[in-house]
Amino acid sequence: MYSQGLIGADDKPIENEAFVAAFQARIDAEEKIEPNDPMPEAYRKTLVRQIGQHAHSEIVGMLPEGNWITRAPTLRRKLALLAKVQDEGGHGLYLYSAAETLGVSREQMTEELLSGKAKYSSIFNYPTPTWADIGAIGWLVDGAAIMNQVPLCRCSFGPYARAMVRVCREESFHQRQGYELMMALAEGSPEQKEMAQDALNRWWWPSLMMFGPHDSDSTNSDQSMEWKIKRFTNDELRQKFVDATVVQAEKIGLTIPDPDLKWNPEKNDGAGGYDFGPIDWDEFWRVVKGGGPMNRDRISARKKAWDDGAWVREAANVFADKQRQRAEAAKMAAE
Ligand code: BYC
Repeated sequence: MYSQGLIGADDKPIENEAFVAAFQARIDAEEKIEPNDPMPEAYRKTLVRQIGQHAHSEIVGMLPEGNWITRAPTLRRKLALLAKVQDEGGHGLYLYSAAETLGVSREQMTEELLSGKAKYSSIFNYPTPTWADIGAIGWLVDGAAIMNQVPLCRCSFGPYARAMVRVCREESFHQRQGYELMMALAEGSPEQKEMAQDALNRWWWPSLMMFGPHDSDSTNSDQSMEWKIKRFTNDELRQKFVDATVVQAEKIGLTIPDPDLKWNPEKNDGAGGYDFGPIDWDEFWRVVKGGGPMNRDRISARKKAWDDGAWVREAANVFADKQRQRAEAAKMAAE
């Protein structure tokens, strides 16, 4: 873990005009900002917010899929799902570490998640009642995640950008396993195909919501774009996702549940793209504010895990203290 003593947060620069201009010039020159570099407090806070919420999403995101590990239909599927869920846990850990470089502890971030102060992705508040949900999550949720996260590999903050490189490689494998699972169901018995279509019907709109509110309602986008934390707006990424995914659905004979979906040759500066129907933003905000079908279960599962793990954290701290004391004693004996 990084010492907070090293971090710019403790040694705050005076944010006068010259400081802000010099910082923006580094961003504009595509320099990476590193944890010990001077940075505006608002830049640090934005990153702590986004990286912390991203980390929570990865960890909470293990729950809907973890639910199916014991019930996967074959050993091959079980192994793939186990590996995927484990990868998501790993992503959460890289991300918590990246946020810690900004002077916030994992304990603080977890407390904010459990108290409801910190958000996590709306998508993980939906249930996974059938095996096809595992395919839909891999295909759509990881597909949306890749669309959002590949540009984050070029984020101006070094630790976040570097963490994203590995995360995106793994998400790419996840997306393919999900799509391959959906393909197998879509090519299976009529009941299996129906199960795949039903999962697509339930996950399509929540997947579009993952990209966040429309640009006109996105409070953070303008500043995050200027700081090159975000490289594309929420609506730009959502459009790219729709354009990439519609053809994938067609290929496996599934129907996107949107009667307004229509090819528009004028879209994307004449390159063409899909028009799609209105998103239910009331549903989005209800889920973000804790009123989704699974919000309560997700937070109580995380709280239980945190409470049950208290003795492990305590033991690890005592062990680390003992090691430190031993190393100090050995150093003194040698002097
Ligand atoms: N859910 O100003 P905006 C994964 C909030 S994990 C909940 O546009 P921003 C995976 C937003 O936080 C996927 N809240 O915000 C894991 C803000 O509220 P605050 C997670 C949302 O930050 C396991 C307010 O709405 N990915 O891939 O500029 C298995 C206004 O929004 C959501 C990331 O976290 C939402 N969907 O843009 C499988 C990626 N959308 O914070 C897969 C990193 C918005 O001001 N994050 N809000 O109180 C981002 O790229 C950006 O934070 C977002 C939002 C695009 C999500």
